[in-house]
Amino acid sequence: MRSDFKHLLVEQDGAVLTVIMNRPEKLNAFNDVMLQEMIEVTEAAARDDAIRCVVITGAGRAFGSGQDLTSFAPRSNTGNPPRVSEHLTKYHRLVLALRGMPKPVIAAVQGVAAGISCNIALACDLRIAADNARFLEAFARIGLVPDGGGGFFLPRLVDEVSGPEAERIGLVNKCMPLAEFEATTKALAQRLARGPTRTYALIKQLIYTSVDSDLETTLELEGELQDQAFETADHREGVTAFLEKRAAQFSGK
Ligand code: T3D
Repeated sequence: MRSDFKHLLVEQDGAVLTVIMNRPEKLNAFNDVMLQEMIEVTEAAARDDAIRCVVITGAGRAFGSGQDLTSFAPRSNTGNPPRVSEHLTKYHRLVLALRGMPKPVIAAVQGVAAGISCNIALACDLRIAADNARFLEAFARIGLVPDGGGGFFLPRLVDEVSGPEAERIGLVNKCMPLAEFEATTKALAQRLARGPTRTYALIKQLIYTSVDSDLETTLELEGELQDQAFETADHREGVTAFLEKRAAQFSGK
């Protein structure tokens, strides 16, 4: 995994990869370079067995402010602008890479997460928030529909939601005082990175498929995935550790 990105900071601590979107002067708005780098790092993390948990967060006072709006002005002023849906395919690739990542992905949100940045957070498996977090779909304010999966992940979010409110409605898994935010994120990521990673990937597949399946289809998939889970070293280790009355040491295999 390279680390010389222009707009990302990438830190690896054991099996945890933390990806920090790093354009703080623009509240980490996405330009083309940062979007391409996010796709690259996300797809590389998915392939890398040494990484067993990924944390996505933002530098400075925000998680992210969505698409960089300075790029919209020239786009709408040219005679024959490219269709925005072509540009969106890049965001879709990122969303699908996050969603399909065969290991847990945590969005650690402090400050604002607006527009596509909000929907990137929603595409992650878990969200933890500082009490200064703001989730803001922002699109309608500039006359756009929610993109990057916003219409899929959260059809009912039409207005701004604070960190504490997001916890109350189940939008984030945990909200905490800003002072505890970094340590709590690290502890959660390290705990997940020590878990049965292959089984986590199967659990993600089961849960995300069940959302638009019926019970019969989900039960059938459950059997297929459990067959695969039964074959993992981590399943054998989990049972052995239980019988030996010790803590399991999962390898992610
Ligand atoms: O394919 C496609 O391209 C379409 C995809 C679209 C996806 C989208 O994400 S659309 C939604 C785009 N995002 C927004 O509409 C949000 C715009 N930003 C805001 O509404 C506010 O900045 C916030 C509510 C996020 C935060 O407000 P506040 O008061 O805390 O900060 P600020 O002062 O507005 O921003 C600080 C700086 O960041 C400021 O720059 P300056 O004046 O200090 O030089 C501001 O211009 C800049 N900034 C914030 N958001 C963006 C941005 N610059 C470019 N693009 C931004 N999105």
